[in-house]
Amino acid sequence: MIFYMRLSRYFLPILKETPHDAQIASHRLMLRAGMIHQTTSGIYSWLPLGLKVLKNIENIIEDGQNSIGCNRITMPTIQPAHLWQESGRYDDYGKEMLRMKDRHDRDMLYGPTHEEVITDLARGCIKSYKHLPQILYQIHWKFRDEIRPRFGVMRAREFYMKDGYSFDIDAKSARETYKKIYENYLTIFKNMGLKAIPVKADTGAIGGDLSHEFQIVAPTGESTIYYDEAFDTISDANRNFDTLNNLYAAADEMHSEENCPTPKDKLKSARGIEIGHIFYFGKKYSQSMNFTVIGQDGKPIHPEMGSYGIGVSRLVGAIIEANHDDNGIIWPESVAPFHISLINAKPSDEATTKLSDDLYAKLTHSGIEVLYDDTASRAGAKFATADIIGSPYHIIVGRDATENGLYELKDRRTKDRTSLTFSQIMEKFTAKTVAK
Ligand code: P5A
Repeated sequence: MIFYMRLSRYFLPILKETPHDAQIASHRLMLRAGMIHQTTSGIYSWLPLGLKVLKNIENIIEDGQNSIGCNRITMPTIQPAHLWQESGRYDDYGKEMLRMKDRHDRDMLYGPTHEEVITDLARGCIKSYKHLPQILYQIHWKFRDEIRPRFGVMRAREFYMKDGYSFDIDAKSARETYKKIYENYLTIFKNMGLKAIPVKADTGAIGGDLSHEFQIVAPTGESTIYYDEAFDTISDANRNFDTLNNLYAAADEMHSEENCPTPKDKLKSARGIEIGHIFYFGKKYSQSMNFTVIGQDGKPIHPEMGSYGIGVSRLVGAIIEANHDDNGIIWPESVAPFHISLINAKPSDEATTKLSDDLYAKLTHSGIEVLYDDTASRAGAKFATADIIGSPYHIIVGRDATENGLYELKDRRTKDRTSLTFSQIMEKFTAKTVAK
């Protein structure tokens, strides 16, 4: 579905002042660009511009996961405590779990993750080895009562996650599945304009013996990572499980200087933002929650499981951290809320307005997502707004259009400006749409 909008009708509460409590660029810019609004600590409403980006990211993830045969479902956000008592995690999870009672005094909780719910679902629906392997996923809201929510959507209490769960008949098949999802993640992140580094990670509260975090390097990242400098130069074509997993890359808690096989001068240390985390934990939940399927020999067997997360709402912030300048956001095309910001630089002039309206109609009819600044604001304010919002292209309709038939096209990333005729603009943008 393509989406276009006149700014005069859009709900875009741009902030003129820089919010002083926001410490990192993405948090500041998301507030300034009217993408989110804080309801209370670590809990946000998503406004139209933010929601559009969130959905674009969700769509890239959904397309990626579906392309390897994963099945999307939705599970409840509110879970019964008894499933967690069965797995043995109810007491361990601690204060990060938001607990509540229903009207019958039954213990409930707001799901911080869904290993228990999916294991319960699977034991009800998957009965035979013939139905394996299977990968189920959802994209949904989670709640973790983080001790220090900060950096806006980066470490929130309520956040949007893609969580997937795999079921295999044996360890060999489970490792194949893990590998397939690892590589699928590299593609998904590439499709958002990000180069993720998979680092060996601790399995923490989820449990298990094999785990990778997907990190992007950013000075404002909360994690410290160590990795072989070869990660920076390896070509996209060679970014697969076997090659990358043979290179050293570890999260802080997994790194030890003495045991690191990469020589010091080839080892890089950097701050990273964790955008995904995958786990292979074998029979941990299938055993504790007594989930069996009938194996080929007719005997019951506990399936091998893994879980696979992507921080969908965190990615909105992470992409901004990797793509901004002093003036605002610079969206990669694949996640941009609008492809073009169209600016009527002289809204009081009838001829300029007519040309702007015409171009808006033509572009949107061709399926291009345009945010049309048709408001009465002065041109300078419009340019500043367009820069903050960060559409990849800006088209300015001013005197040069009415007098010479020329429209100014600005590339938001390079800041290059060119003057194009109406048909050159249509050619440039419609050729792109067709090529998609
Ligand atoms: C994997 C899927 C899990 O929860 N269970 C289901 C496993 N993994 S995880 O690492 O704990 O979380 C997955 C990703 O979610 C993002 N994330 C967050 N985003 C915003 N605010 C938070 N407080 C938050 N906590 C986790 C991260 O991107 C993480 O990799």
